[in-house]
Amino acid sequence: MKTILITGAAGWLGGMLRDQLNGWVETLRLSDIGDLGQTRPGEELVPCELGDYDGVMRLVDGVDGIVHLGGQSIEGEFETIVNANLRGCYHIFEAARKHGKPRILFASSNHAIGFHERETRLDGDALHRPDSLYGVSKAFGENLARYYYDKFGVESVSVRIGSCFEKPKDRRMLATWLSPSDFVAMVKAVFEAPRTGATVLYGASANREQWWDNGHAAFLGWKPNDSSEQFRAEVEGATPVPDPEDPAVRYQGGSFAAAGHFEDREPGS
Ligand code: NAI
Ligand code: 15L
Repeated sequence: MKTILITGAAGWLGGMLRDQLNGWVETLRLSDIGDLGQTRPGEELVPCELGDYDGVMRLVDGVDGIVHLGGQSIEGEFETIVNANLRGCYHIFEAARKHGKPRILFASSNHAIGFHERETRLDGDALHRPDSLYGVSKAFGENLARYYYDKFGVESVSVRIGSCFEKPKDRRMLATWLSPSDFVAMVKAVFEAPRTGATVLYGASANREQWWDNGHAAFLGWKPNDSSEQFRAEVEGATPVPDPEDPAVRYQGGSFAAAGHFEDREPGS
């Protein structure tokens, strides 16, 4: 592959992939509405608002693969989510269909299934149970991925990312943590696989607590190497023992499941 497009390249995961994937393909085409900084060797910078149909069509023209990270990455106002995550995701899949059908890694989220309880082990057939408007938008993106493969043959992997940060920030993330290095290996596996169809993949490292089963996606050959266990003492030492009846503990989506409906918030909050 010559050119991979990364949307959301000014964000946390996009910036990390920008550093880690440089040299893996000939060109990284990097896009965002945020500041992308200076162009480095092996890069093209193409600022683009995901809600702009024509802009996204131009953005995708000529790429061999897409890592679609761009969008609202936490709960937020419905209109913001509609523009960035619903319209934006539709534009990406539609542009792929019109420009040679590059494979897409779609950054979905555990919040598409966040209202499943922690005791439930989920596989690729788990029902969507979004815990937020944000989670609903990720379920929409996964369904777009399914539709564009079934109808047009656009291949994709929708990754239900757990919590991909340098290290787990709380007790829940001891289960949901995905190390940056495991995520980089996953991205490479997704684009190196001979076929992907439209696959849902859970994004968690080899942590002690396992909520998700990737058996259905074993053909991708991705296996996590890291574990949150190295951070357990530090995390548990810094946070109180949680109440097991707290919805943030009961449900996989944690605080997203426990929070009120975003559109009911007090003005200004
Ligand atoms: P982030 O918020 O740091 O990055 C998102 C980027 O998207 C930002 O740079 C933002 O400017 C850009 N963006 C937002 N609206 C846009 C629009 N309308 N047009 C163009 N660009 C727009 O988020 P992060 O953590 O890097 O996550 C990347 C993706 O992975 C997101 O889609 C997020 O939902 C998903 N994800 C991340 C997880 C994590 O643990 N970091 C967990 C689950 C999912
Ligand atoms: C997500 O979907 C968010 O993008 C990220 O910021 C974290 O909140 C993560 O889920 C999580 O559940 O820890």
